[in-house]
Formats: sequence, structure tokens, C-alpha cells
Amino acid sequence: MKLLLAIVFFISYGCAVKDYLFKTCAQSGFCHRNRHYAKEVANSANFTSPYSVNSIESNDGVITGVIVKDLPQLDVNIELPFEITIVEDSFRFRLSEKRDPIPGHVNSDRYNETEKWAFKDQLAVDRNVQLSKSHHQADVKYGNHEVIITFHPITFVFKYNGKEQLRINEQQFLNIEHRRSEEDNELHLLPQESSFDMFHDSFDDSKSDSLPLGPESVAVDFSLVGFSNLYGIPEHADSLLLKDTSTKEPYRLYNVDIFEYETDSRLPMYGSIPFLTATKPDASVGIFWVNSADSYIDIKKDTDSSTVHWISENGLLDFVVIIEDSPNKVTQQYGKITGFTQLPPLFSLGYHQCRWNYNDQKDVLDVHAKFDEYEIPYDTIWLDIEYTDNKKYFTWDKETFPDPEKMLNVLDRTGRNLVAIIDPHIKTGYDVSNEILKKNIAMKNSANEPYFGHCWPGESIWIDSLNPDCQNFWNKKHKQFMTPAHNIYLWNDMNEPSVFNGPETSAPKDNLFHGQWELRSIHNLYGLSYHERTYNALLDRLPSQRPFILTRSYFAGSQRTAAMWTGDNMSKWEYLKISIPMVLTSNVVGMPFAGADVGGFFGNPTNELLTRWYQTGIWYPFFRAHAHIDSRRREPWLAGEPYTGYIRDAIKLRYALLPVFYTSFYESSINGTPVLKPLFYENPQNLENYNIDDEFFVGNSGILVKPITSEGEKEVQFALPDDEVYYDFTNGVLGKVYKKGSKQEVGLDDIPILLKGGSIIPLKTRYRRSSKLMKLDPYSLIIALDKQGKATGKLYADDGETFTKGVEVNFSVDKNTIRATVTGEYLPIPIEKITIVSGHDLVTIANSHVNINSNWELPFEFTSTHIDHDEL
Ligand code: NBV
Repeated sequence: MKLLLAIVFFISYGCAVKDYLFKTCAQSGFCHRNRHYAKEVANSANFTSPYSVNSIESNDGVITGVIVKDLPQLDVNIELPFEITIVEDSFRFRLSEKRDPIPGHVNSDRYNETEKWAFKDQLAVDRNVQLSKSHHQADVKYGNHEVIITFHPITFVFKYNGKEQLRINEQQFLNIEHRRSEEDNELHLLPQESSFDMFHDSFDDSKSDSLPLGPESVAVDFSLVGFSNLYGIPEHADSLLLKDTSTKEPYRLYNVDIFEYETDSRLPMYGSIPFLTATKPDASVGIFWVNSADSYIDIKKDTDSSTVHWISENGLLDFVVIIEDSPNKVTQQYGKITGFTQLPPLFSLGYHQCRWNYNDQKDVLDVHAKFDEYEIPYDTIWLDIEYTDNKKYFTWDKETFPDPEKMLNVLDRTGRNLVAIIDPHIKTGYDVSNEILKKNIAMKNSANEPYFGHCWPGESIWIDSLNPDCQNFWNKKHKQFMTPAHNIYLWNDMNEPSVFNGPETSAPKDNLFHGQWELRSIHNLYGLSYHERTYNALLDRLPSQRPFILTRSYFAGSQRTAAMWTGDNMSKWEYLKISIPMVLTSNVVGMPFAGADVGGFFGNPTNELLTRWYQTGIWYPFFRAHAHIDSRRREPWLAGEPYTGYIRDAIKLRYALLPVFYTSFYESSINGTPVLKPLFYENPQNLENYNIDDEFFVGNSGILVKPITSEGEKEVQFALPDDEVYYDFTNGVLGKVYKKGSKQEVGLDDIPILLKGGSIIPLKTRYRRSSKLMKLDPYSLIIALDKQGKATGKLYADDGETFTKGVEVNFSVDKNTIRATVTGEYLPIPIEKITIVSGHDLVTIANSHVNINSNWELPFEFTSTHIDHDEL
């Protein structure tokens, strides 16, 4: 019977499962009700909101107060206590509800621990906030910011440098569905409210949700004054610029296993980051919605402003408003709250070779050897679920992988690594699951008994990674599984969590976690809690080694401990194209270590598509080829010439650029700068940059790329973000100045790149088999002068493995002299070649063999007056 069930699930899983599995807003109780309420409120001529600020006071920089919800038909008012704090220079509002406990399994409070997972450890609270108030309004001042809070109807008006930027609740969509019982529900409703699915979930009766606490949603509207360009709130397979949803489905944030996803879609995907940004030339805004429950976001755009209606199923009404001068500063402020990305170990920026599955140890080592035979660098080979003994994680299939340690040692000889998958569903009936049950650290059902569901191994239980008690156990299991190799890292998949027989491909929302919280409250952060446990386990095992973990599910804060990829895409051109805005969006919301399966997961790419995908993939911060178990083998040499050669060239270019990527990651790890950076970050003054998502910069390097993502494309035309001079840098080879608006011919071997005048980039151009073997290689510098004959650039270098701080070298050129300022100790920095280009001139200082040990300078003179590809 169990086998039959598993086969049924497997078959339905393998076939294209479509959007009918997922609730639309109209089918989702809380979304339906809030959209209905918004419509009724907007249409009622004399609507009076039941909410008003009843009290507000300030105590040692923390502003507290109470909002009351006054329903005339009730004897008592509903009290909603709130708190305002200025955290890391941004405005945080946090509102809860006074509730009487309900006896039973479930914790009947509103969930208040999202911040525990999303925020970094210690937030700076600004105690200098000033509050002044009158009878009908209060005024909160901090820095150049002012927030005017009107008591009834409630509105928050945000001013920055004296100018209005944002109004909260201007539309009066504020809605806090307070506690009530089903019996007296009628008494608690406003005429504008619908009671659809408040106590019963009618979506799928076979997987019904007991909704033990009834309706609990929180919602409010944000009017962005003068902003019509909105970004963020991943994960969706959609454009960089968010769309108007007035006549569409809202964007949904609910981590689900959405296999065979479609592009141009607002459907939820594997991860959620509830952070939305908006930009105009003189200001940028960020709204961080601190809530981990199922959420929908409606966006309405008017000519020059936008309204965002944010709706969550339960939890607190908790948000942070960031208002700054530029988009870069908004991303930075967000990073100050949720933490910046970890500086990844250097190897993880190299090329990753994956497929579901490398069949056995010999297969792994054969593929490994072929890379060297074809002189293609790679750093990591991956093992998907088939390496285990019958999908029992923390075990090896003894027949196919008899000696993993030996295999790891062979990989290690040329500096290569292995990544193995460990998912959160644990097969029942072996020591790992038995121990989980014994230790009482499994996810529970609504009756507070361990939950049994179906996934790859058949019947499974899920680790409750919210439970601190699971950490020691998780440490122990990883130690046993991974010891003693130091070149093995981890991949956490299916952590939405994906449950084959659960509602909407996940676990039932009334399942329970540590603290008796429902999955409903914590759903979108489960994936984060899981990969954080793994991160801690890796640190526990090797405390001085920077861990590497790839996660499919993620939440705000995931950037601190993991990389993400965009899940199961397809071998089709449209998926190659959409991968760029998806990775850019991830960068905008502070999660730069992102990539898409190169080649496409489902299906078989043509050689042209595969080649173009590699040429695009080398720019993903996380660069991995991956394929479904049923797809044909497609390691780079199988394409044959000329494709293999083009793929080799692309991968080699990525390796030459590793110093640029590593430096960009370093910057991101200290100030949040995107590693793949949209054009409007480079120049927010130019409105034409706001909607470009097929072109990007690599961090602050000045490298501008426009990958070819259409079949048969023969030419490329760059949009230039500003008036600076740009040099042709196709395939990493310096050429002439690029004429604005000109079309360049492209062959299948071409990767269109420009280099912005004013940039200095460090490269390592010698072919080595892996990044580790490049460690002692000298650098080459490429210096592209701006219109004033100046340039700047940065290099960060360290051992690439431990937490020991390295060296930061700031290069500059002015008045025909190159200068380097050095901070830190990872020295010397050897340089073998310097190429300098200006509008008309070129200098190559070959074989200079400089060793930068401390601050350094070098005068130069131009030696030729024309730049020609052949000369370089
Ligand atoms: O573990 C198998 C796959 C994996 O290859 C893929 O990358 C994940 O996104 N996994 C999903 C489970 C099944 C996919 C059909």
C-alpha cells in the first residue's frame, strides 16, 4: 500500500502540476476578505474606519501606545498595543493584539518571533527620537525624517528632508481581524467585511485546515508618493519592475514547491523576502514587512504614484520603513537590519557541476577527470538524492559509493569540492528518524503528534528546525556523515517544506512547531530555520571554515548563511531570459548569492541554448549547471565543437573575473551593494534605467553586460546608464569606445560586455584547474580611464576559506600615475600586467611583475594612439 501511494505521488509529481494546486486570492479566505474589504471601503462614500489611536507616549526613545478598534455593536473596544522604534536609522512599527489564551495545543498569541529569524543579532536602537503630540495627531522626528500620525482616521505621513514620500493607511485598508468565536462572529463584522472562509477552509476538503483560531489577518495600504517604479518581494518568475495587479492576481509570498513554474507570473515560489523598494531620482523607499505568514500583495500604479496593499494571514502588523537618497542606500539599510551576505568561500564563486544524479563514485571521478582533459576549470561536483541509501539522508549507498572518503581525496588533489544534498524530510524507520521521534524534535500535526507525510523517501517525518533542541542532534549527524573530509559542503532542497500529499504541495497550516506555533505563522521562514541549523552544524564541525550551503527555500535574513537558486526551470529560451530579472531582484533585496540552473532543469537544451546559457550563467553570482534525472547528459564536452570551445571560453572568463566577483561579494558583505546590479542603481537620475532588466553591472566594477538570451540573435545594442565613456570589452577583450546607440554584431562565440570609463579591474588570467590552484597567481589590471583621465577600482583578497580578514587594495589613476592604497595584511599582491586605455590611447605595461606590499605608485606614459583588438 505504502509503495502504491509513493508511486501515485511520484507520478503526479513527475507530470506538470499546474496552478490549480495553489489558491488564488479569491480562493484564499484571508486574501478574499481583505480584497473585498478594500473594494467596499473604496466604494463607500462615508466610510468611517473603526480604528483610532487612543494613546501614544515616549519613554527612553521607545514610543508605545494603543490603537483601538471600536465596533459599535460590541460593549468593549478591541485593544491593539503598538510600539514605534527607530532601528538602524529606520522607522519600525509593531502592533499586536491583547488576547486571552485559549486552552489547547496551539499557541493562541499572535506570532511574534519572525524578527528572531529575520533580523541580525543586535539592532541599534536610536534613543534620540522625538515625539510631540496634540489632541488629534502626533509628530515623530528622527534625523532628517518626520512622521505625522493622525489619530482618526489613522494615517502615517512620512517626510524626508521636508518632502512627503509615503502615506500609510491613506486608503483606510487597515484591517486587523481580531479574536472572536464562530458563534458570535456576526457581532464582530463591519458592513464592509466578508466572512468568507473565516472558520472553514473550503479550498480542498480532502486536506482541510482546522483554522483553530479563526480569522486573524493583518493588512494595510502604503501610498508611495511620486513613485511608479517598484521592485522586490521575490520569489516570482517575473520582470524586475513589479506590475500593477488591479486586474490580475496579487503577488503571493508563500514558499511552495512550484515545479514546472511558468514565467510572467505572480504565483508563489520556493522563497519569500517581504521587502519592497521604490525609486525615483531624488529618493528611494523600502518597506520591510516583518511577517512570515502566507501573504498577498496588491499593487496599483497611477501616473506618478503607487499604492501597495499588503495582506498577511496572521501574525503581527510589523513593518520597517526605510527612506533614503538612493536605491543602494535602501538595500544597505535593509542589510543593516537583516544582516549582510556572508562572504562566500572563494571556491563557491567558481563553476559548479551538478545533475540529478551522478550515478556512482566512478561516474563522479570520470566527470572530474574529463574537465582536465578538456581544460575546463571547475571547483565543485554535486551529488543529488540518489547517493543515499534509499533516500535515507546521512547515509551513503554502499554499492554505488563504497568509499566516499577516497573520492573526496581524489577531488581534493586538484582543489575540488563535493556538495551533497540533505533534505528536511526524513524517512521513517531508521536511526535518524527514530532519534528525531525519541528526542521529540519532529514537526507535529494539529493534535500535537508527530506529523507523517510523503516525500522522496516515501513516508517521512520533518525535522522541527525551529526547535533549539534539534541543533545538537543536527551537529552530531553532520559530523558523523561528513568527517573527516574538509572539502564537502551541503545543499538543502525541498525545505518549503515540500510535502507531496500536503495542501498546496506543503504541510498543513495547522501543523505545530516548537512553542506550539502553527505552520501558518512560521511557514515562510521554515526554510531559513532549516538552512541555519545546517550552517551552525557545519561551523560546529569545522569552526574556522566558512560554510557553503545552497538552499531552495529562503526568507529575509537567509543571505547571512546560504546561497539560493531559482529552482526547477526549463530548458527553454524564456527561462534563460527570466533568470536575469529574478537574480537581479534577489540582489535588490539583499540576497546576492543567487543563480539559476544553467541549461535548464527540465528538458534538453539545444547546443545554441546551452552555449548562451553558459555565457549568461558566468554572471550569476552562483554559477551552477544542473539537470533533471530524465534529461540527457550535457557536461560541457558533450556538446562538441564549436559549442564546447565557446562554453570553455565562457567558464574561463568567469575564472579570470573571480577577483572581481570576490571583491564585489566582499563589498556586499560590508555594505549590501548588489553583486549583480541593475542599471538604475548605477544612475537613479536617468529614468530610462528603471525598466532595464536584460542588462546589468557586476557590483561596482564598471563591467556592464548584456547577455544574449534569444535564439538566432545576431546583434546587440546596449542601453548606457549615463554619459560616461564605455569601452567595448566583448569576451573580456578591450576594444574601441562604444558609440551610444550602435549595434554590434555578435557571433555564437561572443559575450557582449562593456567596461565603463573610470574603472580599474583586477583579473587572474592563467588557466588553472580550480580556484584553489589560482591562489598564488599574479593579477592583471585593466584600467579604463574616464573623460577626465581618471579611474578607481578595488581588490579584496584573503585566504578564501577562513574568517581571517584579508587585504583591501584601493587603486586609482590620476595625472598619468597609478596608485594603490593598502589596508590589511594578506600580502603581497603580485601584478604581472597592466593595461591602460583612454579614449584614444592604449598603454600595456607588460611583465611589470610588481609586488604590492604597501602603498604604491607607478607613473606611465601612453605609447600608442589607436586601440585595436589585435593589439591587445
Ligand atoms: O533532488 C531532486 C531535485 C533536485 O535535483 C532539484 O534541483 C530540486 O529543485 N529536487 C528538486 C526534487 C525533485 C524535482 C522534480
